[in-house]
Amino acid sequence: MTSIADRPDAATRTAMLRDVASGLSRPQKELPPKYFYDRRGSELFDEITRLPEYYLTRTERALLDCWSGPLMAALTPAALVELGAGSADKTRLLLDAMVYAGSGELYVPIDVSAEFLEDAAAHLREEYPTLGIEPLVGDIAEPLALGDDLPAPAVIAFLGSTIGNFDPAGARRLLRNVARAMRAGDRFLLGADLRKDPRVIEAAYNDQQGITAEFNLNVLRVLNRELGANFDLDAFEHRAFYDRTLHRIEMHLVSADDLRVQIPGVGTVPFAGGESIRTEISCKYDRESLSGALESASLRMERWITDETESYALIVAARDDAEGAA
Ligand code: SAH
Ligand code: AVI
Repeated sequence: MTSIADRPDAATRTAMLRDVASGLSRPQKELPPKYFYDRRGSELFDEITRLPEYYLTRTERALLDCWSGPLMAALTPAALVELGAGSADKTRLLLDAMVYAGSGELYVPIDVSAEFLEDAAAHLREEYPTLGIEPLVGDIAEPLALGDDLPAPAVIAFLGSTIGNFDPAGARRLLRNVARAMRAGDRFLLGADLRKDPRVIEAAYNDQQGITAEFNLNVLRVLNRELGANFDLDAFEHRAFYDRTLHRIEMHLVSADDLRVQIPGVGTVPFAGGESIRTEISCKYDRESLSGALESASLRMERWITDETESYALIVAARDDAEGAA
């Protein structure tokens, strides 16, 4: 499993070298967004969640505030597994409700950001002494290794609209892996950002304080530190724009001038002035596109919960051969 840590192991470096070599040799240079998240990147993301322009986190939090209680009372899970848990801040609403429902035994946060995950788990162990807290460092794009002894029923949560950071094929693969890991009584809880006025979306990814720009540039810091690359961070500029046809934000790092970057193990990577690296996509959905994605992974949407302005959705899904409803 590849993890992002301030001290990478050999397997992590090898996987990173492979991803970087392949991503930067494409006509549109690309880097996988998971490489944003060393400790600093995870902290910057947490800052983003508190920005006035970044409506996603507070809208999802408000939905979880209303719905964690009723959902956990209906589902009575023994285990909560969370993909891309990060600081698990909003997750506390689900954990509180799971404990209140009297059914909760175990929380399994999964994340690629190894050190940040360990810190979050240490806090949670203090806050929830009656729950087992068993973090898993891993890449959620790979098949989920949850083990046969996962208490049943389990809820697998994927919050924050991180699903949007996968292209449609990648999202389908991830959802299929979730469906494969689910038993008949388990449920999938997904948080997803919905399509809306592109100006609102673009503002969320171009904040006034420049935190998103710092977060974006952090991927170059990670490559400099972990691979010994020599990206000059001042030579690249943050750009984020909404693609109205593909319904997604694209984040890029644009090179102002012609330049050549040395990456040991990869070689020399040339940039023309104005050329960019696409560092992230963030897809936005509607009910139809989400139920289609779930169906293509043998999952059935049971609940569709949105805020008043239909800005964000929480979805509960079951395996399509499961009985009952949330
Ligand atoms: N769920 C939290 C955090 C979202 S940020 C929230 O809703 O606020 C996205 C999180 O997913 C980060 O913690 C990042 O480290 C993690 N992540 C991103 N890509 C990942 C991957 N491929 N595998 C595992 N974790 C990943
Ligand atoms: C984690 N992910 C859902 C965030 C998003 O909105 O796509 C990451 C992010 N990128 C820029 N701002 C926040």
